[in-house]
Amino acid sequence: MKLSVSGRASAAAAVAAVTLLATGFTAGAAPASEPVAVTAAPDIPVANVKAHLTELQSIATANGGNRAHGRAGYKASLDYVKAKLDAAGFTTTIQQFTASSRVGYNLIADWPGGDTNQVVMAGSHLDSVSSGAGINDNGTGSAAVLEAALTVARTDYQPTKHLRFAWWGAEELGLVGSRYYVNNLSAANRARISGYLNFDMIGSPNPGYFIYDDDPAIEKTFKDYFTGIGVPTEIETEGDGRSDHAPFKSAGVPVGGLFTGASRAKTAAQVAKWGGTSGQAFDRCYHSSCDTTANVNDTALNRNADALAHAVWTLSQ
Ligand code: DTR
Ligand code: ZN
Ligand code: ZN
Repeated sequence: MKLSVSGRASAAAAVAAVTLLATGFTAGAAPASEPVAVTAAPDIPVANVKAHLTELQSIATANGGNRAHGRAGYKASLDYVKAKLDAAGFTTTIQQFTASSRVGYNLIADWPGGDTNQVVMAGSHLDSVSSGAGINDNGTGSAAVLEAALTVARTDYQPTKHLRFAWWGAEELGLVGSRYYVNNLSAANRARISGYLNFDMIGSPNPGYFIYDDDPAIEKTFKDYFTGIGVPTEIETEGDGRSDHAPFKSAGVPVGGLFTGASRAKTAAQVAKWGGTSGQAFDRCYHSSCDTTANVNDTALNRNADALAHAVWTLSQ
């Protein structure tokens, strides 16, 4: 029986592999059919994710202090992400739309190969509010999705399903870019999306570990990862409908995602499981000018970037 766990096996993937091995043989019964190889997600180097955040900070600093929709800082952010993806071999598409009388852009990156009737998507909004650089909200999600995509290319991962990554514009205006994308999908193309994973604020300085509870299978994929690394999680309750997964969910696409918290205060019970500061917001720089590279918890960013990769690899095989 061939069972390979290639790449740097995460604890959860190793558990999954062992589970597969265990379920392959039931005492006294004929061996189950040959299990498929389980490819574990590689580790996502948090230093690489942080390098993208440094670049996004530089872009904001050079463009009036923000990366907001319709401003030069957003387009410069998009150009940075697109250049990395083009160089890595992705097929990129820029989708243009108008919101508040300003031109906005979505960036879609398809990894060539896989069954295009089964598309696994991972996305994040790339825009900030106009009051700041938007590094936690949402440079963290954008940088982690970018580094996961670059890791797909770097390892030449060839999954059964087709992989698509997205960076949305004008989320802060009300999910405008992601809604424009979903509304402009044909019914056939919408039905081809087997799941959409959303990452919006995944490095909050006083972090919680929240998992969206929309699609049970996607939720379990994330839950298994965090269980595998011994980190407790909670169901995300602050944001139903408040980020880019909402248009996909409204269109019937299975969705899930991760979140480390915004302006709500962390409770004493949450401090007992996660550490941090009780009575203080998960991100006290939410939508503020202090949302800079200093406003990120590296441990939370690292864990969530690896959980993101685990879900992309697991759900695409
Ligand atoms: N709407 C997001 C921040 C946000 C607030 N609650 C949640 C829950 C889940 C994801 C994101 C959020 C923003 O300001 O970009
Ligand atoms: Zn925001
Ligand atoms: Zn956000």
